[in-house]
Amino acid sequence: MKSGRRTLMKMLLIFSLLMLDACSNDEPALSGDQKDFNPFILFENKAMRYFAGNHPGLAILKYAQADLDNDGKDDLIVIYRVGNGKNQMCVILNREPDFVETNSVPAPVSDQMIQFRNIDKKPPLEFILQGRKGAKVGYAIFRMEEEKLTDLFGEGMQDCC
Ligand SMILES: [Ca+2]
Repeated sequence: MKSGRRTLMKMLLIFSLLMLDACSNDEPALSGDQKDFNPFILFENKAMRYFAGNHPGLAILKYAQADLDNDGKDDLIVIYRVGNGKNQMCVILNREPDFVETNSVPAPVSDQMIQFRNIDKKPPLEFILQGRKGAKVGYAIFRMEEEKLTDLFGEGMQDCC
């Protein structure tokens, strides 16, 4: 009887591990936290309006919003095209009523995906940027340090940006 219960416990444990595994297997299918730019966002998002106003005519590709400097206000990540096959990313920090645009960093040529992830379990929030250029993929982890968009770690970014 006792061993029967132990077997049941073991099966439950294995089952829950399988479930966890199934959940983590789902992760790569996530479409990311970024959104495709559309002009309507300019009406509803002041930070985006600020960016577009500073860079008239620049093609904005993707954006994502989260509080990146831990002040309780959402900031804006923008990925934009600066030339043929050349993209960049910057952050617009929300200092309402003002905004601050950070330094720019190279961004992948296509399939850019942003994922917010609290990697070191303390604020501010980190995020992962990944993407590709043809068959070459790359990713990098970023965090706001003071007002600087800082590349903490990455792989293959030089080949996909
Ligand atoms: Ca903020």
